[in-house]
Amino acid sequence: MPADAPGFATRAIHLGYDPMDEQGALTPPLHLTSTFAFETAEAGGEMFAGTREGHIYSRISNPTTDLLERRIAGLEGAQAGLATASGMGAITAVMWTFLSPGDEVITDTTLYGCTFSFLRHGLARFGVTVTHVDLTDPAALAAAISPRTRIVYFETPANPNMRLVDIAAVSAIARAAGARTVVDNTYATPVLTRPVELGADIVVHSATKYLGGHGDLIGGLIAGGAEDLARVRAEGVKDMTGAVMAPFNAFLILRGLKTLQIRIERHCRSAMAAARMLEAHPGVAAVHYPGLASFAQHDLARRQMPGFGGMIAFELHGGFAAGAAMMNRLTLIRRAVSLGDAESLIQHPASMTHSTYTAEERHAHGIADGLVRLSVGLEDEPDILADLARALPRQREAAA
Ligand code: 4LM
Repeated sequence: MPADAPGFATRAIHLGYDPMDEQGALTPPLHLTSTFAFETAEAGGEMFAGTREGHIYSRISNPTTDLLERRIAGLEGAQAGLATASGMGAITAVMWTFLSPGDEVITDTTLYGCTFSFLRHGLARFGVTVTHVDLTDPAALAAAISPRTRIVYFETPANPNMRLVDIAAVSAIARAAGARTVVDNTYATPVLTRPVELGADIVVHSATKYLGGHGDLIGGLIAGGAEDLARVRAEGVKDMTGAVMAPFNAFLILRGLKTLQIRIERHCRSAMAAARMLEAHPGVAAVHYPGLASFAQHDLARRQMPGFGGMIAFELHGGFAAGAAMMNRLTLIRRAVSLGDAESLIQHPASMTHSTYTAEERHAHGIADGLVRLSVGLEDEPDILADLARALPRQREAAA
């Protein structure tokens, strides 16, 4: 790899691996082993004591996973990386590591359904206060934050309604108050946003999505400072959750990362075209896509994201009944949760990914009942647009 500042795609393909270290194998080997032999009893003891480098047991580290961890750190502009069994494994491991009873987490109003559920129904049972603040307004955070606030947590864009948070502004307020900023970067990926470079402390990912990119695995990744991540590895992952990534999944995500940038470029291009088409359609009541001039935070999107991503949320006139009828008419776009795959996917947050919120909570947290979420895939753009056009109602449908 060239020594002087290789670009993003070059790092995604080469960072941390020299085939000559592995008998010329172009593809990094898959180390399917649970444990590692020690040269001597003393060497093993020294590894446990942390005075000697080396792998001990794959719940702590594994060479295949280690390469993925170095790669995500390099792509996020962070000192260190850590792989977990799932996105939820990444989020829970970070929270368990840094929180104690009496602490507070401040989070945005909109979150992925299981994250919301974990914070509201899980963490709250252990004496941690979870406060929802409109983080699209940094002044609201400045007013709400207190010495008890240990973590400020958000997604940008948020799942499912695409709200954006100004990472630099929010991180500066959190840092001044002594809190860590943790950003779920699943939607944007490091191709479009690198929160650590903007001042955040920790990034979490559902690697199940764009990073893996092929809908064939569940995985999570964390990136951040070396000291913080050493703690998350030893406490949150090794001892508290055990939510470690299987080496085979690390192997597949390394393969996915090689094409991440080129895939994201294609997702962005096709999503922009789909968003424009939806916005112009008489049957569509609202489109939420950061690339549209009509998007409430379009200026922030242009400042913070070099591209606007592959996710679109929209609402039809006629609410969810019209949305469901439209979803059922699609023949190419699959009715499925998850996102970031080669296949275009469509789902209904209120009854699916965000059904962990009560109806009242969804209303209070800005998740409309009629909202439909589209993950624009890598199929030919005209085919995606044609499938949508065929399925959309021919004219404005009356509200049910
Ligand atoms: C979905 N999402 O939305 P694992 N963070 C974000 C997510 O969207 C997800 C996770 C974390 C969906 C799954 C069914 C922003 C998941 C959790 O599923 O644990 O890898 O990630 O469709």
